[in-house]
Amino acid sequence: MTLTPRDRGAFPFGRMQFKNKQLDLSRAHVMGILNVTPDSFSDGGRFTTVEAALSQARRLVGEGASIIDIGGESTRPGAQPVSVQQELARVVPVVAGIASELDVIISIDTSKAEVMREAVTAGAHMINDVLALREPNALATAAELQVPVCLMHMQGEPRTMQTRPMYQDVVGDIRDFLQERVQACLAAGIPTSRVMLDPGFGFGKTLQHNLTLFKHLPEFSQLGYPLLVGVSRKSMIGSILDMPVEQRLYGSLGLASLAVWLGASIIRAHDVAATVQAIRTVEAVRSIQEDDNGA
Ligand code: 7PJ
Repeated sequence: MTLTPRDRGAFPFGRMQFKNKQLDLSRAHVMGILNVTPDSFSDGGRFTTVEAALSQARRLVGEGASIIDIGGESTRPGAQPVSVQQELARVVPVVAGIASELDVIISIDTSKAEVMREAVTAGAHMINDVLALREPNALATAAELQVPVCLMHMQGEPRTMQTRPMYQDVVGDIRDFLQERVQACLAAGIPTSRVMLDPGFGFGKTLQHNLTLFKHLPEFSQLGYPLLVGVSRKSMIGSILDMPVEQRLYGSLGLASLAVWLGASIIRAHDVAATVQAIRTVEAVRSIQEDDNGA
């Protein structure tokens, strides 16, 4: 189903509350990525000291990020799991440092209940979970912490997810999964006002799956929850353009712009300044008010 910009109108969302902060969802926002891991695919090992991570966070905020997403466990294909202790040691000091210094929404990218709890206690405002709160205690912990959650779809687990992913109907299957996870949230006491959805580009998906999902993004935004899209520097862009990870900026901007046009509210990106400029131009087009004689 394709909607014209006029059908779609402005973003149908108001403000989302993140503890003491708010996000105005009548426009799109950039979530800047801060990996405090030694092994992430595009920036692994660069921000492993607290000071390096803080200075990168300052830079992301200066470039216009509304949210900073802090991750202490790489989810790239083939990545090895880390222990709770290791993940806590990586993320908690960085969350605390950013919370004490910067006026920005802090997202904790984790699937572990203990990490959710400690990060939110240290100052994080939301949970970004690539497993959509399927780990033990994750649902109950997120409910108790009373912060917004991003529920992402992944088929399989990072170690094996790219070995022959398969769907009956990639759009329908992932929509069904996300709706099931929303129901699980409601049952656990997480209200719909705290839910965001993400189809999870690159997580157990072939290039064909990713492109089909992208084309059908309006069907995900029509579920009625703010949509988060993460494609920055991902291998789907590498496959389309035959470019290594450090040369995927232009492709990332193309897809970020298209995602906003198709209804995404939050774009998760490494290159914040460039992404902010790209999506602002899209929003200028989207929000233009035409008068009835067509002028
Ligand atoms: C995503 C994520 C994504 C959400 C990663 C990478 C891999 N969280 N965490 N959505 N990707 N919500 O940055 O390429 O697409 S890690």
